[in-house]
Amino acid sequence: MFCIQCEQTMRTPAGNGCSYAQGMCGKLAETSDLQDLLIYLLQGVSAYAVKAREFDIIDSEVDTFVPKAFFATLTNVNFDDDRIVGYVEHANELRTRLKTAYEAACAAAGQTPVELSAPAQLVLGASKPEMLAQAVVALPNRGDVHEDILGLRLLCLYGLKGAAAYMEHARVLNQTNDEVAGEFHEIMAFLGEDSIDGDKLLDTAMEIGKLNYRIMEMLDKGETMAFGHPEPTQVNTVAVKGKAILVSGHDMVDLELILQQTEGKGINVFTHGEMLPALAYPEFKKYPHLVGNYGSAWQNQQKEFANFPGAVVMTSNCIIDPNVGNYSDRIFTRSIVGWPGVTHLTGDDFSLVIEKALQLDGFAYDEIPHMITIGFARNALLAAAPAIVENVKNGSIKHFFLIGGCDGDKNERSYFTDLATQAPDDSIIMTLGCGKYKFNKLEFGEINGIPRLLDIGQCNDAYSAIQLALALSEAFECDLNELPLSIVLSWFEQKAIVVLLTLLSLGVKDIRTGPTPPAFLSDNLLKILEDKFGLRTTTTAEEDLKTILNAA
Ligand code: FSO
Ligand code: SF4
Repeated sequence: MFCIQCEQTMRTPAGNGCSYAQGMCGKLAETSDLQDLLIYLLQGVSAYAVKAREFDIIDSEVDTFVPKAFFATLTNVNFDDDRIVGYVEHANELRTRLKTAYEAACAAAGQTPVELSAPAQLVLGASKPEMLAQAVVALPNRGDVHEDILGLRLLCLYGLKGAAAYMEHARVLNQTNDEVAGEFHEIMAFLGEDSIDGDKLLDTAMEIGKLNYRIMEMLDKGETMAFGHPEPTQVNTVAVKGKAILVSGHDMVDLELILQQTEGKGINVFTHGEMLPALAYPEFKKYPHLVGNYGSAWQNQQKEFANFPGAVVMTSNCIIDPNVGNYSDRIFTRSIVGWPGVTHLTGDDFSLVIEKALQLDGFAYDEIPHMITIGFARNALLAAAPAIVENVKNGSIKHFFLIGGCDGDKNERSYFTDLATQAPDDSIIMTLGCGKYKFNKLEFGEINGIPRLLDIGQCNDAYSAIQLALALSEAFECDLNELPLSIVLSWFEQKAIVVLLTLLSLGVKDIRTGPTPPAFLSDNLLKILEDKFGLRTTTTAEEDLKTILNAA
């Protein structure tokens, strides 16, 4: 096993990365190896997809499956070996199908098929033990390679993984694009070639960032077409009396199905974690039994789900061991999510969840409401832009902070709470992703009617933040980097990596990331990223605020 993709990876004097029997997230070595083998095969599928496209052969099942299965290997998504083996076998079938189509097209055109990279040629073992035995060729740190090259390969691999996740989120909202899928396959295939060209790898990282900008745009379109534009909304964040279902993860299509199927059944539905922004979409306001948000970010789920007296649905990342809080019999997984022994739901029928919620006690009483305001996505932000510009011009707003990304359980993450609470009163704080839970229930007040804390949405809604920044740079006729805007990204997993790559590829400079730099980036690479993009690691809130505001 070798995995170094998330912030909680093992860091030891002997070397970084989870490489023993189990990762810090609970992922077992066998699961990790099977996931690596899956990625390797997917790179082989993509290699054939690229060649097949030269003959205008586009296999839409391949275009759907590759990013979706890749998503299953993100941190805290799928811990179920049997499901991963199923993905491996399906990848193998699709690779054969594309190979056959490609070779037939070559034969018809009188051409000799090109010999492709090792992932396109691997002969897959027939059983799980055989697959595990061959997984060593697929480890992400395979080969004897300089740490800077390995770091760049992993930056690309993990960035593309984040982009794959957003592609799948967009696809469930019917947003697909042949060109985007083609570029995705090209990068996936390239990463299977184990390049040692540092410049090419760094360029590829930027390409991934640009590709992800388009994917986030597709996702924004899919969400707003399906559910309308989020609008500023007051949301209750405590228990409401009655039977209950809690919906976590990012997939709002699942939330809609659950709301439709629970109508009139006396069940209250709550959002959790990254599902909170759903409460601001007009389409979801039609459901009075969608009563609010319960709990906070993913790392607190073992306590929060244990205390939740109803059924829980995990529509996407991040899942952690449900046996710890003893709720594995009342949590359900969807799509790419998996935990061994937990009921996995396919199709559109949520009756098992509803039955479970009806069997359980539900909340015995209403707690005193605690309201927070959410819903400042693209439209609401752009509608507020003229007032914001006016307040910048008259000196009432002096600085903008974008503090967002993932949450996590390390103590150092109090940095983000400190930064938000210590930001001066004449500054606006925009936030997104589950990192917002470090401060989103606190009171920040207003500046001439504009709330100081603007919750933009899920991590992919970084797209909305970029739109506001573009609108402001147009209004002030300046470059993005000349705006009084400081971006502080809390990273934990691969979606945050690709959001970072997107911002870098747009030319955004001086981003801070924390609480610690990714362990897969060598000191040299961190230096290169600092020199090229001004990227730096967070220090203390006091120190960073001083530096930021003095430079302003
Ligand atoms: Fe959080 Fe998990 Fe959105 Fe991530 S729930 S950590 S960046 O997967 O996806 O913010
Ligand atoms: Fe380790 Fe993170 Fe990989 Fe889990 S996902 S094995 S914690 S690096």
